[in-house]
Amino acid sequence: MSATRERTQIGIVGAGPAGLLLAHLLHLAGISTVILEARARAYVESRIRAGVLEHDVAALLVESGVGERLQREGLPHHGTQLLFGGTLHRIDFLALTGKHVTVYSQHDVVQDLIAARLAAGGRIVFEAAEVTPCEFRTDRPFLRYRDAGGLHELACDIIAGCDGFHGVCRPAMPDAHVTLHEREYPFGWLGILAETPPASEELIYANHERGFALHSMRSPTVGRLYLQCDPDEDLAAWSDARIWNELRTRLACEGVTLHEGRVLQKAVTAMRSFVAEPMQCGRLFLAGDAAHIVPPTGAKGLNSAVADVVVLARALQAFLCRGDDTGLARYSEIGLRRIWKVQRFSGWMTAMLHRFHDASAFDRRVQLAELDYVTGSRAAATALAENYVGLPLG
Ligand code: RFL
Ligand code: PHB
Repeated sequence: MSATRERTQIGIVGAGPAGLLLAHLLHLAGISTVILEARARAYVESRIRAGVLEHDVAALLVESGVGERLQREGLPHHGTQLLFGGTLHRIDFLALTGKHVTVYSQHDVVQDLIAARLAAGGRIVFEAAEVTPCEFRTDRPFLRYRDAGGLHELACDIIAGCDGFHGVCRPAMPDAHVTLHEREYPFGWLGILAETPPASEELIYANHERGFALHSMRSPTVGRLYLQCDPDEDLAAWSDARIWNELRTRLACEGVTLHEGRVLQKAVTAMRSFVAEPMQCGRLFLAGDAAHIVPPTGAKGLNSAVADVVVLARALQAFLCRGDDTGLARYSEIGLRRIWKVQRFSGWMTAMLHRFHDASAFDRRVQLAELDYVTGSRAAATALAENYVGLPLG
Protein backbone atom coordinates (compact mmCIF):
# COMPACT_ATOMS: atom_id res chain seq x y z
CA MET A 1 0.00 0.00 0.00
CA SER A 2 1.44 3.44 -0.88
CA ALA A 3 1.91 6.14 1.75
CA THR A 4 -0.47 9.10 2.06
CA ARG A 5 1.27 12.46 1.67
CA GLU A 6 0.68 15.65 3.66
CA ARG A 7 2.59 18.93 3.80
CA THR A 8 3.46 21.37 6.57
CA GLN A 9 6.17 23.98 7.07
CA ILE A 10 7.89 22.47 10.10
CA GLY A 11 7.70 18.74 10.86
CA ILE A 12 8.29 18.26 14.58
CA VAL A 13 9.22 14.92 16.17
CA GLY A 14 8.22 14.69 19.84
CA ALA A 15 5.47 16.25 21.97
CA GLY A 16 7.59 16.98 25.03
CA PRO A 17 8.11 20.55 26.23
CA ALA A 18 10.53 21.32 23.34
CA GLY A 19 8.30 20.13 20.49
CA LEU A 20 5.09 21.53 21.94
CA LEU A 21 6.53 24.96 22.74
CA LEU A 22 8.14 25.17 19.31
CA ALA A 23 4.80 24.42 17.65
CA HIS A 24 3.10 27.03 19.85
CA LEU A 25 5.63 29.81 19.16
CA LEU A 26 5.62 29.06 15.42
CA HIS A 27 1.81 29.14 15.38
CA LEU A 28 1.95 32.65 16.92
CA ALA A 29 4.27 33.62 14.04
CA GLY A 30 1.82 32.20 11.47
CA ILE A 31 3.93 29.13 10.64
CA SER A 32 2.31 25.69 10.26
CA THR A 33 3.55 22.58 12.05
CA VAL A 34 2.63 18.94 12.58
CA ILE A 35 3.94 17.10 15.66
CA LEU A 36 4.56 13.34 15.49
CA GLU A 37 4.61 11.78 18.98
CA ALA A 38 5.36 8.11 19.66
CA ARG A 39 3.31 7.92 22.88
CA ALA A 40 -0.37 8.32 23.71
CA ARG A 41 -1.64 11.71 24.90
CA ALA A 42 -2.48 10.41 28.39
CA TYR A 43 1.06 9.06 28.83
CA VAL A 44 2.74 12.30 27.76
CA GLU A 45 0.42 14.36 29.98
CA SER A 46 1.16 12.36 33.12
CA ARG A 47 4.92 11.73 32.80
CA ILE A 48 6.45 12.98 36.07
CA ARG A 49 9.66 14.92 35.51
CA ALA A 50 10.95 18.40 36.13
CA GLY A 51 9.44 20.95 38.45
CA VAL A 52 11.42 24.19 38.50
CA LEU A 53 10.97 26.91 35.87
CA GLU A 54 13.60 29.59 35.44
CA HIS A 55 12.45 33.19 35.74
CA ASP A 56 12.46 33.95 32.00
CA VAL A 57 10.97 30.55 31.09
CA ALA A 58 7.90 31.17 33.27
CA ALA A 59 7.67 34.72 31.86
CA LEU A 60 7.81 33.39 28.29
CA LEU A 61 5.00 30.92 28.95
CA VAL A 62 2.87 33.73 30.39
CA GLU A 63 3.67 36.23 27.62
CA SER A 64 2.95 33.68 24.90
CA GLY A 65 -0.50 32.98 26.32
CA VAL A 66 -0.04 29.54 27.95
CA GLY A 67 0.64 30.70 31.50
CA GLU A 68 -2.83 31.21 32.91
CA ARG A 69 -2.77 28.08 35.15
CA LEU A 70 0.95 28.55 35.83
CA GLN A 71 0.21 32.00 37.28
CA ARG A 72 -2.61 30.57 39.38
CA GLU A 73 -0.98 27.37 40.64
CA GLY A 74 2.79 27.89 40.25
CA LEU A 75 4.71 28.49 43.47
CA PRO A 76 7.14 31.43 43.27
CA HIS A 77 10.37 30.61 45.12
CA HIS A 78 12.58 33.53 46.06
CA GLY A 79 15.46 31.44 47.32
CA THR A 80 16.70 27.94 48.07
CA GLN A 81 18.34 26.16 50.99
CA LEU A 82 21.65 24.33 51.04
CA LEU A 83 21.94 21.87 53.93
CA PHE A 84 25.34 20.65 55.15
CA GLY A 85 26.86 19.93 58.53
CA GLY A 86 23.29 19.70 59.87
CA THR A 87 22.60 23.41 59.19
CA LEU A 88 20.49 25.16 56.57
CA HIS A 89 22.04 28.00 54.57
CA ARG A 90 19.79 30.15 52.41
CA ILE A 91 20.64 31.47 48.96
CA ASP A 92 18.41 34.50 48.45
CA PHE A 93 17.70 34.66 44.70
CA LEU A 94 15.62 37.82 44.94
CA ALA A 95 18.20 39.81 46.91
CA LEU A 96 21.09 38.58 44.75
CA THR A 97 19.52 38.76 41.28
CA GLY A 98 16.14 40.48 41.58
CA LYS A 99 14.56 37.30 40.17
CA HIS A 100 12.80 34.17 41.38
CA VAL A 101 11.99 30.71 40.01
CA THR A 102 8.57 29.04 39.80
CA VAL A 103 7.81 25.54 41.01
CA TYR A 104 5.34 24.07 38.52
CA SER A 105 5.28 20.51 37.15
CA GLN A 106 6.62 19.71 33.72
CA HIS A 107 3.55 17.59 33.02
CA ASP A 108 1.35 20.59 33.78
CA VAL A 109 3.38 22.64 31.26
CA VAL A 110 2.86 19.82 28.76
CA GLN A 111 -0.89 19.69 29.46
CA ASP A 112 -1.20 23.46 29.06
CA LEU A 113 0.70 23.42 25.75
CA ILE A 114 -1.29 20.49 24.33
CA ALA A 115 -4.56 22.19 25.29
CA ALA A 116 -3.47 25.45 23.62
CA ARG A 117 -2.26 23.64 20.49
CA LEU A 118 -5.47 21.68 20.05
CA ALA A 119 -7.67 24.71 20.82
CA ALA A 120 -5.88 26.58 18.02
CA GLY A 121 -6.60 23.73 15.59
CA GLY A 122 -3.01 22.47 15.68
CA ARG A 123 -2.19 18.95 14.60
CA ILE A 124 -0.49 16.46 16.94
CA VAL A 125 -0.33 12.82 15.83
CA PHE A 126 -0.09 10.73 19.00
CA GLU A 127 1.06 7.10 18.83
CA ALA A 128 2.97 7.71 15.61
CA ALA A 129 5.16 4.62 15.03
CA GLU A 130 8.37 4.13 13.01
CA VAL A 131 8.97 7.86 12.68
CA THR A 132 11.92 8.37 10.30
CA PRO A 133 13.53 11.66 9.22
CA CYS A 134 14.26 11.41 5.48
CA GLU A 135 16.21 13.42 2.90
CA PHE A 136 17.15 16.12 5.40
CA ARG A 137 20.40 16.84 3.62
CA THR A 138 18.37 18.05 0.62
CA ASP A 139 15.93 20.98 0.48
CA ARG A 140 12.99 18.54 0.36
CA PRO A 141 13.03 16.78 3.72
CA PHE A 142 10.11 14.65 4.92
CA LEU A 143 9.09 12.49 7.83
CA ARG A 144 7.80 8.98 7.32
CA TYR A 145 5.63 7.35 9.97
CA ARG A 146 2.98 4.73 10.55
CA ASP A 147 -0.26 4.91 12.49
CA ALA A 148 -3.42 2.83 12.72
CA GLY A 149 -4.39 4.17 9.28
CA GLY A 150 -1.19 2.96 7.59
CA LEU A 151 2.00 4.56 6.28
CA HIS A 152 2.30 8.34 5.85
CA GLU A 153 4.76 10.91 4.59
CA LEU A 154 4.90 14.41 5.98
CA ALA A 155 6.71 16.78 3.61
CA CYS A 156 8.14 19.92 5.23
CA ASP A 157 10.70 22.72 4.86
CA ILE A 158 12.56 21.84 8.05
CA ILE A 159 12.51 18.93 10.54
CA ALA A 160 12.78 19.75 14.25
CA GLY A 161 14.10 16.79 16.26
CA CYS A 162 12.52 17.33 19.69
CA ASP A 163 12.35 13.62 20.48
CA GLY A 164 14.41 13.48 23.65
CA PHE A 165 17.55 11.53 24.50
CA HIS A 166 16.24 8.18 23.21
CA GLY A 167 14.71 9.58 20.01
CA VAL A 168 15.44 8.80 16.37
CA CYS A 169 16.53 12.20 15.04
CA ARG A 170 20.02 12.46 16.51
CA PRO A 171 20.95 8.87 15.53
CA ALA A 172 19.72 9.63 11.98
CA MET A 173 22.60 12.10 11.56
CA PRO A 174 25.70 10.55 9.98
CA ASP A 175 28.29 9.55 12.63
CA ALA A 176 30.99 11.56 10.93
CA HIS A 177 28.87 14.72 11.17
CA VAL A 178 28.27 14.79 14.90
CA THR A 179 30.55 14.57 17.93
CA LEU A 180 29.02 13.17 21.12
CA HIS A 181 30.42 14.44 24.43
CA GLU A 182 29.36 12.38 27.41
CA ARG A 183 29.96 12.01 31.14
CA GLU A 184 28.29 9.33 33.27
CA TYR A 185 27.98 9.67 37.04
CA PRO A 186 28.51 6.79 39.47
CA PHE A 187 25.09 7.42 41.05
CA GLY A 188 21.43 8.03 40.27
CA TRP A 189 18.43 9.56 42.02
CA LEU A 190 15.62 7.62 43.63
CA GLY A 191 12.67 10.01 43.35
CA ILE A 192 9.26 9.84 44.99
CA LEU A 193 6.09 11.82 44.60
CA ALA A 194 4.13 11.72 47.85
CA GLU A 195 1.05 13.08 49.53
CA THR A 196 2.91 15.22 52.02
CA PRO A 197 2.84 18.94 52.70
CA PRO A 198 6.27 20.48 52.05
CA ALA A 199 8.49 20.32 55.15
CA SER A 200 10.00 23.64 54.16
CA GLU A 201 8.75 26.55 52.04
CA GLU A 202 11.80 26.29 49.77
CA LEU A 203 13.73 23.48 48.11
CA ILE A 204 16.46 21.92 50.24
CA TYR A 205 19.60 20.57 48.54
CA ALA A 206 21.35 18.41 51.16
CA ASN A 207 24.95 17.24 51.22
CA HIS A 208 25.04 14.37 53.75
CA GLU A 209 27.63 11.72 54.67
CA ARG A 210 25.19 9.07 53.41
CA GLY A 211 24.62 10.85 50.11
CA PHE A 212 22.70 13.72 48.54
CA ALA A 213 19.00 14.34 49.21
CA LEU A 214 16.62 16.88 47.72
CA HIS A 215 13.41 18.14 49.20
CA SER A 216 11.17 19.59 46.50
CA MET A 217 7.45 19.92 46.01
CA ARG A 218 4.67 20.16 43.49
CA SER A 219 1.91 21.85 45.47
CA PRO A 220 0.97 22.66 49.06
CA THR A 221 -0.10 19.02 49.47
CA VAL A 222 2.27 17.06 47.22
CA GLY A 223 6.00 16.65 47.86
CA ARG A 224 8.74 15.57 45.46
CA LEU A 225 11.76 14.07 47.19
CA TYR A 226 14.98 12.50 45.94
CA LEU A 227 17.81 10.39 47.37
CA GLN A 228 21.20 9.74 45.81
CA CYS A 229 21.42 6.01 45.08
CA ASP A 230 23.31 3.61 42.81
CA PRO A 231 22.60 4.15 39.10
CA ASP A 232 21.15 0.62 38.86
CA GLU A 233 19.50 0.68 42.30
CA ASP A 234 16.88 -2.04 42.80
CA LEU A 235 13.62 -0.25 43.64
CA ALA A 236 12.24 -3.44 45.17
CA ALA A 237 14.80 -3.05 47.98
CA TRP A 238 13.26 0.31 48.92
CA SER A 239 10.07 -0.01 50.93
CA ASP A 240 8.26 3.25 51.59
CA ALA A 241 9.37 3.05 55.23
CA ARG A 242 13.03 2.72 54.22
CA ILE A 243 12.73 5.70 51.88
CA TRP A 244 11.17 7.92 54.56
CA ASN A 245 13.80 6.83 57.10
CA GLU A 246 16.62 7.68 54.75
CA LEU A 247 15.04 11.02 53.83
CA ARG A 248 14.62 11.86 57.50
CA THR A 249 18.28 11.06 58.16
CA ARG A 250 19.69 13.01 55.24
CA LEU A 251 17.38 16.01 55.65
CA ALA A 252 17.67 16.20 59.43
CA CYS A 253 18.01 19.78 60.67
CA GLU A 254 16.29 22.25 62.93
CA GLY A 255 12.92 23.46 61.69
CA VAL A 256 12.40 20.74 59.09
CA THR A 257 9.92 17.97 59.90
CA LEU A 258 9.07 15.47 57.21
CA HIS A 259 5.54 14.16 57.33
CA GLU A 260 5.25 10.65 55.92
CA GLY A 261 2.53 10.47 53.34
CA ARG A 262 1.25 8.02 50.74
CA VAL A 263 3.87 7.44 48.05
CA LEU A 264 2.17 8.07 44.70
CA GLN A 265 5.11 7.20 42.46
CA LYS A 266 8.73 6.10 42.74
CA ALA A 267 11.48 5.66 40.18
CA VAL A 268 15.26 5.60 39.78
CA THR A 269 16.94 7.91 37.27
CA ALA A 270 20.53 7.45 36.16
CA MET A 271 22.50 10.66 35.73
CA ARG A 272 24.54 11.81 32.79
CA SER A 273 25.85 14.86 31.02
CA PHE A 274 25.67 14.73 27.25
CA VAL A 275 26.08 17.15 24.34
CA ALA A 276 25.76 16.48 20.59
CA GLU A 277 27.82 18.90 18.53
CA PRO A 278 26.63 20.39 16.19
CA MET A 279 22.88 20.43 16.89
CA GLN A 280 22.03 20.48 13.22
CA CYS A 281 22.58 18.49 10.03
CA GLY A 282 21.22 19.93 6.78
CA ARG A 283 17.52 20.64 7.39
CA LEU A 284 17.32 18.63 10.60
CA PHE A 285 17.64 20.70 13.80
CA LEU A 286 17.80 19.16 17.29
CA ALA A 287 16.35 20.86 20.38
CA GLY A 288 16.15 19.90 24.06
CA ASP A 289 17.14 16.48 25.39
CA ALA A 290 17.65 15.22 21.81
CA ALA A 291 20.76 17.41 21.74
CA HIS A 292 21.84 17.56 25.37
CA ILE A 293 21.25 16.11 28.82
CA VAL A 294 22.29 17.57 32.17
CA PRO A 295 22.29 15.95 35.61
CA PRO A 296 19.13 17.22 37.38
CA THR A 297 20.96 18.87 40.30
CA GLY A 298 20.70 22.34 38.75
CA ALA A 299 17.06 21.86 37.55
CA LYS A 300 18.13 22.78 34.04
CA GLY A 301 16.86 20.13 31.57
CA LEU A 302 13.41 21.51 30.77
CA ASN A 303 14.70 25.07 30.94
CA SER A 304 17.47 24.29 28.44
CA ALA A 305 14.93 22.76 26.07
CA VAL A 306 12.98 26.03 26.21
CA ALA A 307 16.14 28.07 25.58
CA ASP A 308 16.87 26.08 22.39
CA VAL A 309 13.31 26.50 21.17
CA VAL A 310 13.38 30.27 21.61
CA VAL A 311 16.45 30.52 19.36
CA LEU A 312 15.13 27.98 16.86
CA ALA A 313 11.66 29.56 16.58
CA ARG A 314 13.18 32.97 15.87
CA ALA A 315 15.58 31.53 13.26
CA LEU A 316 12.78 29.57 11.55
CA GLN A 317 10.60 32.65 11.40
CA ALA A 318 13.37 34.69 9.74
CA PHE A 319 13.96 31.89 7.24
CA LEU A 320 10.34 31.16 6.32
CA CYS A 321 9.00 34.72 6.44
CA ARG A 322 11.97 36.67 5.03
CA GLY A 323 14.21 34.06 3.40
CA ASP A 324 16.97 35.01 5.88
CA ASP A 325 18.95 31.89 6.86
CA THR A 326 21.60 33.52 9.06
CA GLY A 327 19.75 32.54 12.27
CA LEU A 328 19.52 28.91 11.19
CA ALA A 329 23.20 28.89 10.23
CA ARG A 330 24.08 30.14 13.74
CA TYR A 331 21.53 28.04 15.67
CA SER A 332 23.96 25.39 16.82
CA GLU A 333 26.68 27.87 17.79
CA ILE A 334 24.24 29.96 19.87
CA GLY A 335 22.61 26.92 21.48
CA LEU A 336 25.92 25.26 22.35
CA ARG A 337 27.35 28.41 23.87
CA ARG A 338 24.52 28.45 26.39
CA ILE A 339 24.34 24.70 26.99
CA TRP A 340 28.03 24.41 27.82
CA LYS A 341 27.57 27.06 30.52
CA VAL A 342 24.58 25.09 31.80
CA GLN A 343 26.68 21.88 31.75
CA ARG A 344 29.29 23.69 33.79
CA PHE A 345 26.73 24.79 36.37
CA SER A 346 24.90 21.44 36.58
CA GLY A 347 28.19 19.53 36.85
CA TRP A 348 29.42 21.91 39.55
CA MET A 349 26.20 21.60 41.62
CA THR A 350 26.37 17.81 41.23
CA ALA A 351 30.02 17.66 42.34
CA MET A 352 29.39 19.96 45.30
CA LEU A 353 26.37 18.11 46.65
CA HIS A 354 26.86 14.38 46.03
CA ARG A 355 28.88 11.76 47.84
CA PHE A 356 31.56 10.22 45.63
CA HIS A 357 32.61 6.75 46.79
CA ASP A 358 36.20 7.31 45.72
CA ALA A 359 36.46 10.69 47.47
CA SER A 360 39.34 10.92 49.93
CA ALA A 361 39.06 12.71 53.28
CA PHE A 362 40.89 15.59 51.58
CA ASP A 363 38.30 15.72 48.74
CA ARG A 364 35.50 15.73 51.31
CA ARG A 365 37.04 18.66 53.19
CA VAL A 366 37.36 20.62 49.94
CA GLN A 367 33.71 19.85 49.09
CA LEU A 368 32.55 21.20 52.45
CA ALA A 369 34.80 24.24 52.04
CA GLU A 370 33.13 24.87 48.68
CA LEU A 371 29.70 24.85 50.34
CA ASP A 372 31.00 27.06 53.14
CA TYR A 373 32.39 29.52 50.58
CA VAL A 374 29.27 29.55 48.39
CA THR A 375 27.01 30.27 51.34
CA GLY A 376 29.42 32.70 53.00
CA SER A 377 30.49 34.85 50.08
CA ARG A 378 28.01 37.20 48.42
CA ALA A 379 29.95 36.95 45.14
CA ALA A 380 29.88 33.14 45.14
CA ALA A 381 26.22 33.00 46.22
CA THR A 382 25.36 35.43 43.42
CA ALA A 383 27.04 33.16 40.87
CA LEU A 384 24.88 30.25 42.05
CA ALA A 385 21.71 32.36 42.12
CA GLU A 386 22.34 33.89 38.68
CA ASN A 387 22.67 30.45 37.10
CA TYR A 388 19.78 28.94 39.05
CA VAL A 389 17.24 31.63 38.11
CA GLY A 390 18.52 31.24 34.55
CA LEU A 391 20.98 32.69 32.08
CA PRO A 392 19.37 34.88 29.41
CA LEU A 393 17.21 32.99 26.89
CA GLY A 394 18.31 33.22 23.27
P1 RFL B 1 11.21 14.96 26.33
O1 RFL B 1 10.41 15.54 27.43
O2 RFL B 1 11.94 13.68 26.59
O3 RFL B 1 10.22 14.79 25.09
C1 RFL B 1 10.57 14.03 23.95
C2 RFL B 1 9.30 13.49 23.34
O4 RFL B 1 9.64 12.77 22.15
C3 RFL B 1 8.92 11.55 22.12
N1 RFL B 1 9.65 10.60 21.28
C4 RFL B 1 9.28 10.27 20.02
N2 RFL B 1 8.28 10.70 19.26
C5 RFL B 1 8.17 10.16 18.01
N3 RFL B 1 9.03 9.22 17.52
C6 RFL B 1 10.06 8.79 18.27
N4 RFL B 1 10.90 7.86 17.79
C7 RFL B 1 10.23 9.31 19.57
N5 RFL B 1 11.12 9.10 20.57
C8 RFL B 1 10.76 9.88 21.58
C9 RFL B 1 8.83 11.15 23.58
O5 RFL B 1 7.76 10.24 23.82
C10 RFL B 1 8.60 12.50 24.25
O6 RFL B 1 7.23 12.81 24.34
O7 RFL B 1 12.31 15.99 25.78
P2 RFL B 1 12.26 17.60 25.69
O8 RFL B 1 10.98 18.08 25.09
O9 RFL B 1 13.56 17.97 25.10
O10 RFL B 1 12.23 18.08 27.22
C11 RFL B 1 13.31 17.86 28.08
C12 RFL B 1 12.83 17.63 29.51
O11 RFL B 1 11.82 16.64 29.51
C13 RFL B 1 13.97 17.21 30.45
O12 RFL B 1 15.14 17.91 30.15
C14 RFL B 1 13.62 17.48 31.93
O13 RFL B 1 12.56 16.68 32.37
C15 RFL B 1 14.83 17.25 32.82
N6 RFL B 1 14.54 17.46 34.26
C16 RFL B 1 14.44 18.71 34.81
N7 RFL B 1 14.55 19.81 34.03
C17 RFL B 1 14.38 21.06 34.56
O14 RFL B 1 14.49 22.05 33.81
N8 RFL B 1 14.07 21.27 35.88
C18 RFL B 1 13.94 20.22 36.74
O15 RFL B 1 13.61 20.43 37.90
C19 RFL B 1 14.17 18.88 36.22
N9 RFL B 1 14.05 17.82 37.01
C20 RFL B 1 14.36 16.33 35.08
C21 RFL B 1 14.14 16.56 36.47
C22 RFL B 1 14.37 15.05 34.56
C23 RFL B 1 14.20 13.98 35.40
N10 RFL B 1 14.19 12.69 34.80
C24 RFL B 1 13.19 11.74 35.04
C25 RFL B 1 15.07 12.43 33.69
C26 RFL B 1 13.96 15.49 37.33
C27 RFL B 1 14.03 14.20 36.80
C28 RFL B 1 13.88 13.06 37.79
C1 PHB C 1 11.91 18.56 41.09
O1 PHB C 1 11.10 19.18 41.79
O2 PHB C 1 11.60 17.54 40.46
C2 PHB C 1 13.32 19.01 41.03
C3 PHB C 1 13.67 20.20 41.64
C4 PHB C 1 14.99 20.63 41.58
C5 PHB C 1 15.93 19.86 40.93
C6 PHB C 1 15.58 18.69 40.30
C7 PHB C 1 14.26 18.25 40.35
O3 PHB C 1 17.22 20.29 40.90
